[in-house]
Amino acid sequence: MGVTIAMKSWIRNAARTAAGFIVGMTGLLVLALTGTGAALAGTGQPSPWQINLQGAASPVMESIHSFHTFLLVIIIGVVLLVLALLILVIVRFNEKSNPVPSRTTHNTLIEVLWTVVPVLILVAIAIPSFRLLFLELDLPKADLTVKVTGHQWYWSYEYPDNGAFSFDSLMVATADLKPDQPRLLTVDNEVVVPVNKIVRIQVTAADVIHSFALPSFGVKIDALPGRLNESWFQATKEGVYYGQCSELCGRDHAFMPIAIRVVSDAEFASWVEKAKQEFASVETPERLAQGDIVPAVAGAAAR
Ligand SMILES: [Cu+2]
Repeated sequence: MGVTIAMKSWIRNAARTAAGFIVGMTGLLVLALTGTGAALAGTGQPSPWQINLQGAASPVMESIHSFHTFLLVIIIGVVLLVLALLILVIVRFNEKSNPVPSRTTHNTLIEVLWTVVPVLILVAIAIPSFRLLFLELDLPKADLTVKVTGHQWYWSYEYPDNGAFSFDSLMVATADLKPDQPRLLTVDNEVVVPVNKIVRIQVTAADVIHSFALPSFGVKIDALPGRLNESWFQATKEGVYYGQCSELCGRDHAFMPIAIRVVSDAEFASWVEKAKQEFASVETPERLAQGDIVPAVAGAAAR
């Protein structure tokens, strides 16, 4: 008697858990499908419990978002069809309800269908996929160029058509962060670019392979020693956007973040003027530290 009651309550609990699971999964699916899932994802940086891609702040990332949603719809359709077929087989063709199985071996119509339909699905995926690849790889006419060099373990940036200054960008240690600065993403010198301008990035590395990745701009490109890779982005909203090195490059791979500040044209112009002075003045001690060039004055002072 007691056992029956315990079993009944166990079954009731199991049913409740299963129902909760189904409701939860359906909720997640609806969120992902309707795009409200993007609200749970930060733009420019990841957010706690993020379940979707980071928010888009460039035309390329917007296209990546719509391609992702399109694929999700197709995948859900395929999964539901396979699930329905499995349930049909389990219910209609088990030994009890179908004791004498048919000996059918071929059905031309079904065979043509299960060949042609997947081909059509793949073609339907290939067309927007190639369109997206061309958007990413076919560089439009650039308004400015930023050269990015990966080092173990920091990034350095150069503005060849804005005074050719360059600077290193190193992660800020957790203890030195200001209250609103994200941990492991904040850097001492941010890359600054103007809003709505097409920025060409030329990416290379000084030592090992790194990868320059900025999710909200839809950029991820390998930084290879001895090779110059190109990509582009057009930031559509002002703000700070973070990325990380995405190629295992050694001990401090996780500690070489990328921070790009998108500002108005006027703010960019005044930043360039400031940066030209600031980063020009650090060049001499930097080269001295490396010991490759010792200016005559410094040499005399040392003697
Ligand atoms: Cu790296």
